[in-house]
Amino acid sequence: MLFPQLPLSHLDAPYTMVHINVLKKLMCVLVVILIALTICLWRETRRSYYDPFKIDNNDLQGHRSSEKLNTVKSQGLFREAGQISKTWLGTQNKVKDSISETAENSKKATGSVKVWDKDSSSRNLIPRLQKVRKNYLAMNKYNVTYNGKRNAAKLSPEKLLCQLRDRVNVTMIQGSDGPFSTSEWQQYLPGKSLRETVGHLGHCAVVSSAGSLKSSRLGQEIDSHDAVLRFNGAPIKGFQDDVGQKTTIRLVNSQLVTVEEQQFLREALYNTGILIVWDPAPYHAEIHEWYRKPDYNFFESYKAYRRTHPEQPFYILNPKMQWQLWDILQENSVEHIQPNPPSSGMLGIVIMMTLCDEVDVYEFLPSKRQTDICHYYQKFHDHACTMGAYHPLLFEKNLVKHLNQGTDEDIYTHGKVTLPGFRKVHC
Ligand code: NCC
Repeated sequence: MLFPQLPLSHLDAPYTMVHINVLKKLMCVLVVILIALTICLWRETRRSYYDPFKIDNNDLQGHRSSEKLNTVKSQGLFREAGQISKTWLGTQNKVKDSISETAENSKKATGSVKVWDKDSSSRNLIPRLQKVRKNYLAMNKYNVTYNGKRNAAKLSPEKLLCQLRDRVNVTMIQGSDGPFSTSEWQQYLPGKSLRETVGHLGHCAVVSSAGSLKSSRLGQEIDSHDAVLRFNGAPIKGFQDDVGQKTTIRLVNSQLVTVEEQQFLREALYNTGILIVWDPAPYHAEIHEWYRKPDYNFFESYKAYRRTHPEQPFYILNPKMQWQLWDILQENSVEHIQPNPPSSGMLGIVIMMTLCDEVDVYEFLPSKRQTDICHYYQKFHDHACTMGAYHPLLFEKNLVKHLNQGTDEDIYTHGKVTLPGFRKVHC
C-alpha cells in the first residue's frame, strides 16, 4: 500500500476546512445566480412579444425579443381636435404625444383633446414597431403581390363605404366550397347561413379587447345593443361593468382554436353565442390552396368542438374576405402596409356592418384611457396590441377614424366610433 492509511480526521482536518469554505463560497455564488435568474425570468414573463400567428423563428429575428415597456414619445397618431366640441378642427400638424402622457393631461395643458389621427403613418410608430413592420414587409409570409392603385388622397367616407360594401364579400364556408363538399364536412358545417341565424339586427356593438376598456364602465351601454361581438378569449366574468355581458357573436382566430394551452375545447367562455373562426390564408388563394395549407390547422379542433356542442352555431369565415379587405386598406394608405391579414377587430367590424343597421365600436380607437396594457383582462404591456405589428392595425384604425360618423368627443370619452351598416349605405 503506497500511502499509510491515516485517519481522515488527523491528516485532512485543514484540507476539510478549506473544502468547506470553498463549498460555502460556491453555494453563495449559486444562490446569487439562482436569484438573478429568477428575477430575469419574472421580468421576461411580464413582457410579451406580439405574434398573433406563428412565425418561423428563422423568418423574423428579434420579433420575439422581450418587450420593453415603451414610454417612448410617439409623434402623431393622435391629433388635437380643439376644444371638446361636435366639430372637428382640422389641425393638420401632427402633435407629439407621449404614450405615457394621458390625453387627460394634454386636455388640461391645451384645453383640447387628442383623438386618433386618420393620417397616422408608420413614422409615428415607435422605432421598434417601425422595424417590426419593415421585417414583415421583407418576409411577405402570404406572398402578397399587390398591383392595385394607391389613392394618394383618401377617398371620401361615402366612396370608401361603397368599396367595402361591394368588394368585401363576407361569407362563411359552405358545403358547396370545394374541399368542404364531402359528406363528412356536411355533418359539421351549420345548416343555416349566419344571416338566417342572427336575423335582422338594428344597433350592434363591437367590443375590442383593448386595455383601455378597463375602468370604462361601458358595460351597460354595450349591453343595450341588439347584438354584441367579442373577440378571442376576451372574458366577461369580473369585467361586466366595463365590457358588459351580452355575447351574440365571438370571432376567434385559428391560433386560439388550435394551440393547446388556449383550452378552446374546454373553456366555458366559448359556449355562449355564435362562433366564427378565421385563419390567415395565402394572398387571394383559392380555397383548395388554403385548405391544404392553413396558417393553423384548426379543422380537427373545429370538428371536435362541433361534436361536443352540436347546437351552437359555429362558422368558418371564408378566407377570401380578409384579402379583399386588405386590398382596400392598402389602396387607401399612402405607404406599404404589413402584408398580413387585417386584425380580428377589423374583420369583426366589417362582419357586423353586413349584419346590422348601425355599428358602435368600442376602444378600437383609443379613448382618453389609452394605455400600453394590451388587453383589459391581462396585465402584460405591449404597445403593438394597439398600434399593430403583425397586423396592419395602424392603417385599419386610420380607415375606421375616416369612416366614423360619431363625434371626436365620443372617441375621447368612450373610445366609441359609430359606423353605418351596409344596408344603410347608398352608392
Ligand atoms: O389581441 P386580440 O387580437 O385578441 O384583440 C382582439 C382585437 O381587438 C383589437 N385590439 C386589441 C388590443 C388592443 N390594445 N387594441 C385593439 O385595437 C384588435 O383589433 C384585435 O384584433 C387578433 O386579431 O386575433 C388578436 O389575437 C391575439 C391572440 O392571438 C388572441 O388573443 C388569442 O390568444 C393576438 N395577440 C397575440 O398573439 C399575443 C393579437 O396580436 C391580435
